Amino acid sequence: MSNSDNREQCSVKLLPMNQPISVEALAPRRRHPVSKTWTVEGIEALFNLPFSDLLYKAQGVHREHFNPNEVQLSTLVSVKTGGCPEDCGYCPQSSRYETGVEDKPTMALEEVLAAARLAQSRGATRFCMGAAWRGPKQKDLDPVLDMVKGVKALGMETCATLGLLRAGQAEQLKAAGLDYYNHNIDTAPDYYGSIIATREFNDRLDTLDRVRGAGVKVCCGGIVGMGESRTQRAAMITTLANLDPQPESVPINMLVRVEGTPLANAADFDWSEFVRTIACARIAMPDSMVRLSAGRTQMPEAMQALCLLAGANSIFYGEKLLTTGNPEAELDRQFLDKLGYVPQTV
Ligand code: SAM
Ligand code: DTB
Ligand code: SF4
Repeated sequence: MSNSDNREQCSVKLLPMNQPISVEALAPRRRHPVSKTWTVEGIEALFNLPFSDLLYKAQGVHREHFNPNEVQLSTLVSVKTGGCPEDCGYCPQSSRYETGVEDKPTMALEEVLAAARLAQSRGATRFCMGAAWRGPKQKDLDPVLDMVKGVKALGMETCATLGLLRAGQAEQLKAAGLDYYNHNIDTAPDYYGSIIATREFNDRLDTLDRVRGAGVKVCCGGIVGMGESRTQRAAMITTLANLDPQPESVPINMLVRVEGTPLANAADFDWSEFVRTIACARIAMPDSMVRLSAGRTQMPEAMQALCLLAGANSIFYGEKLLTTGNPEAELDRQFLDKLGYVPQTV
């Protein structure tokens, strides 16, 4: 990672009760407009704010950087499902767990383009292609390059999530027209080993470096509700916010508990803590798209509305994520209409 040398450390002072909340008091001043260092303590202090103060602050930051009534609709398609050799404890696509997800071949180009055209006709402007690989071999990557070219030619924003990349692969994706590469840190550095044993946290950072180096925008976020502590959630947001430059796109997923995975019986996760996580991501990464990602089928509309109020400005749109469900597109349109949100058009 290319962390800049001139970053300041943040010493956090908790604010006295009943004083106006200033986020500058919780984070160091910026030396230049894009880069500042957050500390786990600084982000945790945000988490610890009264809910109302935190949301007010996050909404203020959101309004300074985005149209607060606009939401980007992103459709996700699993172009290669199942049979993954990795052991990510949350994932229904690992071949190590009995989840009922079959190992399927890579989708045909025409099928992917048909899905993209349908998504576009329904109002999606972003199309994300996911594959259940540890990372692509060249023979895996070749068909994906054609998919990226085809989707880009439709005029959609393109994103792919294919696992760890080797040298040169990000450049090929860039040349094909890839706008974003999604590669999540998933959780706090010190919790990563409890969730995934087949690769290391630093392997993820190496791929993110490759993506950046090739000039592809970084989509990097994580999952909450995997048994991590609040401090660990704060550490995950801190790690994301201290990527330099910050990721342009930050998906925040609520764990989807899938039967057969090691995390199938994870404890229920409190809705307000999820909303707080979104708010902290918005405050710490003011220019990034914050994506309310997996887990919406389990979220009441009012909770989703709070996530948007806290600064999320993108949702997955369409009945399926990769292997699990997502709200019906028509229901999402009604939900957004009701609240006066408009889909982002570019
Ligand atoms: N195989 C590639 C990889 O792991 O980077 C790409 C696909 S993988 C399914 C993309 C991301 O989906 C994971 O990093 C994780 O954050 C998210 N994800 C997978 N299963 C999930 C679940 N059950 N609940 C929430 N998010 C999940
Ligand atoms: C991300 O952070 N979430 C999406 C996308 N990036 C690829 C994936 C969610 C997957 C949820 C479980 C499933 O449907 O298999
Ligand atoms: Fe494989 Fe990705 Fe699932 Fe991990 S998250 S098991 S790497 S598909």
